[in-house]
Amino acid sequence: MKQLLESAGKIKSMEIRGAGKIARFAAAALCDYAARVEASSIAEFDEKMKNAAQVLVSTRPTAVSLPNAVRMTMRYKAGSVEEAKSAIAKNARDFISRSELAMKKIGEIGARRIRDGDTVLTHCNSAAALSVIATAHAQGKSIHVYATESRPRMQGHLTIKHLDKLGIPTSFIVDSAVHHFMNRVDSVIVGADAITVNGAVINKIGTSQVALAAHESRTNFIVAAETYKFSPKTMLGELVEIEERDWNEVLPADVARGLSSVKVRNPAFDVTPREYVDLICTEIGAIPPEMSYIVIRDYLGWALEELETNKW
Ligand code: RUB
Repeated sequence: MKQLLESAGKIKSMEIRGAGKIARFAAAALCDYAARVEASSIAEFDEKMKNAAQVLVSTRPTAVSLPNAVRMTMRYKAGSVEEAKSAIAKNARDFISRSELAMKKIGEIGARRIRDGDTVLTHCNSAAALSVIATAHAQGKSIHVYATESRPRMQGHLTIKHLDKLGIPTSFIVDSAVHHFMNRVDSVIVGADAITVNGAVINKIGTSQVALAAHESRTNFIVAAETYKFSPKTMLGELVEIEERDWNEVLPADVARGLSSVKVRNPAFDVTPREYVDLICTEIGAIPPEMSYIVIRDYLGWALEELETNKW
């Protein structure tokens, strides 16, 4: 359990972050745990695995890729502990390679929406969104990127380092400069932590303001997201929980000291309604947000009973 708790800690502290990376890391952590766990019966093994899954899922509540990855890895029926261990190892391997392939496919699909000479704006640090930008660049298209700082955790720093390595001309801007620059932008491309059954996109705090600005200036707003970012539980009527993180990510301690009537609010994500989303680029194609229900029902194909019985 020690190693699994360490892995859970890395997700919670955001050492491992970004919805896709979190999902792959959790699948690998479960697989590792399964290989090590000692159990004298399959019932005991099942119980230990369920506890481990719960520990991982409870680290960050918004990225639905996490419970989806756990559910896919945990989908086994086995008569013995050995059988269960190899089923889990195969599930985890399959999930990770499917996820890596999805990233490539999304890049190819999304890049078709970027023209030579386009200016693109991205918010936060999304591997899927960057795959689109990098693919367009690799195709020889000349593009310019506006990358936001993404307060309070400054994921924009990761984005500009990545873009700089690829040699893509980039302007780094503070989040509040988005509207100022929006009329120079041809497309906004962001990732997603969750997509609900009604096509709303949950992503890094500030995304909905970016979408609003894009909508106002008739700029394309494109979401790059693997199908395991769609939330099956929203089909049961549940809402996606928005993680609220510690105040000290926002306010320096010396400023906070002595303030008695101020409460810092620090939601890590927000909801962009589907009306502001032009297209979602997934590995199974570019879809309008209105098709989210079909992706969840037909492609992810999870029986509602399975969702109701499992905590995650
Ligand atoms: C990261 C974030 C990213 C999505 C998609 O938030 O909001 O846009 O997770 O990323 P945090 P990816 O830094 O709080 O995890 O496309 O890499 O899955």
